[in-house]
Amino acid sequence: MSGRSERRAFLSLGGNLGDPERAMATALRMLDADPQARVGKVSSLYRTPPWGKLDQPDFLNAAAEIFTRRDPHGLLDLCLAAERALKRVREERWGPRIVDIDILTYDDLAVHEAGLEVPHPRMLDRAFVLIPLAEIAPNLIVSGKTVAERAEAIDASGIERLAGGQDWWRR
Ligand code: A4P
Ligand code: MG
Repeated sequence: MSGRSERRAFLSLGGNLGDPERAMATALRMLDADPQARVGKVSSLYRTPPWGKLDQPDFLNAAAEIFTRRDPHGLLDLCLAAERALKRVREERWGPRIVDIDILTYDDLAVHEAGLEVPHPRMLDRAFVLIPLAEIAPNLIVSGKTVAERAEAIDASGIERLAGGQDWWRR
């Protein structure tokens, strides 16, 4: 393994087809099993109304902290491999999916490329991202404000935190 130091990233996970809780749990365990990544804090599960395209089932969403020696592209490859392994079918944009994993932040790095944008360009508009993220990283600063401030200011109507705590993905 190279001597790269460990960096901290945050991910958003979501899904609304099949058994999204199981798919997200499997994805997190796959990331944790990678020799260059480990899962830190994981938020509770949230049931969230669909955003973007409204005529689809509610989603389950969660946020996770990842410590990794992979660079941002390497982390994206790992996330995409997990999605592929879970047989996500890519069809319509913002449409239903078994599991979707987005990189929200990677340390305080900014990446603007065709295949990778960090911080995730739409994260600040999305309550289904900010509410779970605020549970595990309220003091994280994104574009000059804390996640807690962002989460407080966003319309979170319809979002429900599920009982079951933060260990749901280990079960
Ligand atoms: N890509 C670029 N930057 C990133 C990044 N920071 N993290 C590229 C991950 N991927 C990134 O991803 C397409 C490609 O984007 C990836 O292969 C990677 O190369 P995608 O997830 O298929 O993109 P998308 O779905 O078209 O767009 P976007 O904005 O990622 O949408 P989301 O967030 O995936 O939206 N409502 C609720 N309540 N909860 C949800 O989870 N999700 C969606 C899907 C819509 N509505 C939702 C939810
Ligand atoms: Mg996405």
